[in-house]
Amino acid sequence: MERTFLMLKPDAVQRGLMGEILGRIEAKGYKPVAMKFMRIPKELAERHYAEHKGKGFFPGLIEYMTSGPVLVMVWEGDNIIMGMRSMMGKTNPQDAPLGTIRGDLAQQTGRNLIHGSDGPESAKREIELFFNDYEIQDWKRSLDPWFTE
Ligand code: IDP
Ligand code: MG
Repeated sequence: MERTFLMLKPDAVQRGLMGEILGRIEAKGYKPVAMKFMRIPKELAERHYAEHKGKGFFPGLIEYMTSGPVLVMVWEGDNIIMGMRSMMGKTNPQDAPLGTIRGDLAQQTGRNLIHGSDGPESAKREIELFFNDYEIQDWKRSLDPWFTE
């Protein structure tokens, strides 16, 4: 099973959308293996988004991501990295179709509610950046065979 790193950004927390978004991910059948409610230090936000350093939106992005608590998570599922990118919708919510998290619930790129890893390497890097091994649970769920054969 593949794992991905997800984050409900400060706007999702402030708008009371954690339950709505987690409900969609749970209903899909993906399995949570780690969760932490935290305020991201500036240095960690900069490392997480290192690929965007130097771009015009970078300072605003770091300010946004450190402006309040976030929910950082690791979830597991069959082809979950691409699956979650589809469920999230495009980076700009105005390009994200209805039915996606960003398409249904957000208006602007700078307030797009959720982060999800974009590939296996970034998932590994991001999981290691935010979690220790003992914070990640390997657990069996009795419903697993009803989601994946
Ligand atoms: P992603 O989150 O869909 O992977 P990226 O291009 O990796 O999109 O950008 C990371 C995050 O940076 C976006 O989710 C968004 O919060 C922010 N961002 C990207 N481009 C812009 C922009 O043009 N204006 C404001 N924020 C931006
Ligand atoms: Mg990205």
